[in-house]
Amino acid sequence: MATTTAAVKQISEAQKREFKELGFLVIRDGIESELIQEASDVMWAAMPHDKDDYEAILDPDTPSPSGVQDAMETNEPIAEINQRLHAYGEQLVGEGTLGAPGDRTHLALRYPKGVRSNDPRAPQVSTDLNSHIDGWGNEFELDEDEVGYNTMFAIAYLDRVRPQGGGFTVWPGSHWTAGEYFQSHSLKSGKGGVPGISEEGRWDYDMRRSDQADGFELWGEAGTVILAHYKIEHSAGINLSPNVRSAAITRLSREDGDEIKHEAAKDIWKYWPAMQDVEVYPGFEESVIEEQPSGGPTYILERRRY
Ligand SMILES: O=C(O)CCC(=O)C(=O)O
Repeated sequence: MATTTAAVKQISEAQKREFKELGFLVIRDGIESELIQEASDVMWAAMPHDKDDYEAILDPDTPSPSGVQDAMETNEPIAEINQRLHAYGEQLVGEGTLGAPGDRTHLALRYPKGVRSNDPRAPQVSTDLNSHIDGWGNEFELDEDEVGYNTMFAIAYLDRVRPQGGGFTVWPGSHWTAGEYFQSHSLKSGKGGVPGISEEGRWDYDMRRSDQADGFELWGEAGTVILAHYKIEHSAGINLSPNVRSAAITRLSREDGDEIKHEAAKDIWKYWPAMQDVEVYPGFEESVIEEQPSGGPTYILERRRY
């Protein structure tokens, strides 16, 4: 594993800026094809059906593949992939900040439902998705020790994910909104997710913020790497393809997560030393929260239009 740093690409200043603004970054060919192929082969050898057996993929009697990782002959390729993802993550968060990722991943397999994209019943819009922020009690209360923390998602596609193929789907910029929200709301109480923002620029608890904007599905070849801030609203995408969407979703984390999780939610870059000097375009970082004479916060939409 000594080759890891050399095996990853250098993330440019422009990419860092993009990541800060949007909350995610896609790196095409982020991991070399031999390693990805090896991981894919090991995974498919442990699956209950062949990769191109569409009948079996749709068969409700096909056993759930939840045990695939346990059934894999070796974790070595996943461990190698994790090292690459860790090296990418530390370019964004800071050298020496993230704990070692180990040799496991969240092997996220998203099955198609057998609906084609030309079928009028096919789900097409992001409101059909189950978007959320991880580690937080959407619509329910959490105890302190149940509040989760990770620093970022680092994802590798193990097979090609075509458009509408169930790709990791993000709400660009939603990490900023989450940060604003958590300045006055607890991580312990989800209250149905981050609410929408009304015309007047206030939280509107009758809507969800993710219903006010379209999710953005990230598709790509095997070996595509996606890095995303952990406070980004996200979901698995709509899979209208004939393939199982296979992704290794690794959560990278600072080791002091338990101590910093509340502060990290309010101030989304505070524990990202490598992001401190990354400049987003003028005005982007301006606070959108203004105190009302009544003492309540107002969220000024105008500043968000760009
Ligand atoms: O599989 C995906 O693309 C999304 C997974 C997800 O939402 C999660 O792990 O929290």
